[in-house]
Amino acid sequence: MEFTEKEEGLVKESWDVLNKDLPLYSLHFFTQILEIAPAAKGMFSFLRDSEQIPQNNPKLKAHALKVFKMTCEAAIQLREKGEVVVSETTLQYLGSVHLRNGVIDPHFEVVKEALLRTVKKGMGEQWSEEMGNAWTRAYDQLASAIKAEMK
Ligand code: HEM
Ligand code: ISQ
Repeated sequence: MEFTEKEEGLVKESWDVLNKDLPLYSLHFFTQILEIAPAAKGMFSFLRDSEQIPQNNPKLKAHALKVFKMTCEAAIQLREKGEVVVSETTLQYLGSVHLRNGVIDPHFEVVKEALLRTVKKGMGEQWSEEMGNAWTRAYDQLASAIKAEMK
């Protein structure tokens, strides 16, 4: 099914909201990941040695930002080209980083759920099922490209 301009707009609109307070939303994103899958803590170098999730940690913020941004870019590409195209260099890099850190396919569902909860928190009353579906479609395409590279 076609990814519409409306769906692209919903993703962009909510990305703008998250982008206005990255320290808050990147922390929330991580908190959700660990709430769903506590064992994931040991996978992240910037969490491994700390008791709790570090507040305003620059690495955490930068990483979360990339995930938000790449999903938003995936939405734009889906609308423009009907598919998500990630450069081969980026894919190879992401494939190897995730393999090296022990990421396996089911983890992608965890990160997706955490991402959706974060968008929902950011949007409050403006959250809609349609918005969630648009993020889901963009994320799923991006995730399958990374997963394929990890095979
Ligand atoms: C690292 C993106 C899914 C765990 C990274 C990095 C990016 C990224 C951009 C940083 C690479 C760097 O600059 O060094 C994504 C995207 C995903 C995804 C776009 C899905 C579409 C996942 C999943 C997991 C995961 C499902 C499993 C929990 C990690 C870990 C690192 C990492 C452990 C290394 C962090 C460190 O430096 O210690 N990811 N990721 N990622 N990701 Fe993901
Ligand atoms: C890296 N990969 C997946 C999810 C993430 C969430 C926060 C920070 C980094 C991440």
